[in-house]
Amino acid sequence: MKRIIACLAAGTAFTATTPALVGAVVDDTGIGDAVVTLLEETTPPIYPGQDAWIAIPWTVSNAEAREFRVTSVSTDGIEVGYPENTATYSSLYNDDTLSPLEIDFTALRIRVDPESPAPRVLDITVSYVSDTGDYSEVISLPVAIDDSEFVGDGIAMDDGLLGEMASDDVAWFSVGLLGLENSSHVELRVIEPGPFDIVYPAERDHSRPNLGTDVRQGVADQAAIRFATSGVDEGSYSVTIEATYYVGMTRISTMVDRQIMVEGSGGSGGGSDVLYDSAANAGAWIINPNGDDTATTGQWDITNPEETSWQGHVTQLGYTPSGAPGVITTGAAGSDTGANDVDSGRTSAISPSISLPAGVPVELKLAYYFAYLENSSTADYLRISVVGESETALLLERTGKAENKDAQWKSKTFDLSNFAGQDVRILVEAADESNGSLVEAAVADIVVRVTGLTP
Ligand SMILES: [Ca+2]
Ligand SMILES: [Ca+2]
Ligand SMILES: [Ca+2]
Repeated sequence: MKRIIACLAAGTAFTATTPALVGAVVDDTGIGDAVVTLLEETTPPIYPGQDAWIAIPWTVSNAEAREFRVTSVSTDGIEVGYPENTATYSSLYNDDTLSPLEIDFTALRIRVDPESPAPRVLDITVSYVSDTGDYSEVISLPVAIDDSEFVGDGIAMDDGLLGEMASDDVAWFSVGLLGLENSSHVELRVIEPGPFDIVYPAERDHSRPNLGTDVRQGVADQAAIRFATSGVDEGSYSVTIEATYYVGMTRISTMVDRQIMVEGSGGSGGGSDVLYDSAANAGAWIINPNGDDTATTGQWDITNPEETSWQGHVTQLGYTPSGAPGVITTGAAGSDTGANDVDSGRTSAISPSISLPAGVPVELKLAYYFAYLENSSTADYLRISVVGESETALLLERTGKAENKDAQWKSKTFDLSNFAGQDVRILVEAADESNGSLVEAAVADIVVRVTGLTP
């Protein structure tokens, strides 16, 4: 019911001053009987084709009108709905009795067919019980049509340069928003895309703000949109972005022109659906990033590994699934099986920083194994975590056991959407703790990419 009050505040001419009793007098027969009066001559302004809740104000004189109900008479070109709690009629806002001097409201959801001929008139039936009997009457309420352009300033959008990309490229750009009023159902679309192909997150036909579809007053947010180029000439291009939303019951559209710089094919490289691929970019990992590792051998190594085994058990595989360098607990085989396995504690390594665009689903896919011999225990482990700006999430943990576990590549995919909009790193840790054990671990073919896109 809050929404109906908001509707009145936003829309109608109804004021808190003593109202003149205008409109239809429903029933004025009988001395001492209830005289019900509709306090508006028309509906609030309605945008054709859109659902709108309208509040209809009523008053009564002389006597109470009890069991007060409003239903609509079937009207061409106007669809009518009722509040969920009553479903087939509209009751008063306060309770179901209208008392003398009280002003109360009934709510209807109406939708006007844009093709229907003017004037549109909503025929409603009001019924109530008074001291002298049951009353029912049809009242005609003209529907006021708002055919003005949707303009407003509930949301401000950043302007200027949106980003840079190459002639054949894919880039995610974030459009900054600021709530000037409490706005709901916020949707962004590129309505003048220029030479760019546009895709929105999660296969929707629009982009939503990162924090949700409501943008509160004073809150800054952003919405991600994917731009793709294919043989686009160098230069500066303008795109028009429209935000549509509601302030109260009023639908508003705000538009802004943003610029995108397209550079040559050797340009910035921009963004991509693939945000990180260890096969293409194996470097820039940092071993022992916090300087507190305790392992004395088997430290992580970015390399193509050599195979090791013990009595037929493969403890380190001599390849990665893609053939690109992996993150290996020392890739060189060494003089014997136990020469370059993890010993005496923990070894850690962390990936380069990966920027995840805001408001889009992101996944991490990788291959890994954790191998050990029967001198292992649950104290030994492999852990893979994602380190965000404010929290670290453990994605995978494998612990040892008193048995022989051969190295065998396995593939895993993780959802990183909770870290959208952040710069993250992938942390890998392996340890031979407690008694000395033969422990080897590997992580390879690490790909972070945006998912859920229309091709
Ligand atoms: Ca090793
Ligand atoms: Ca060991
Ligand atoms: Ca151990």
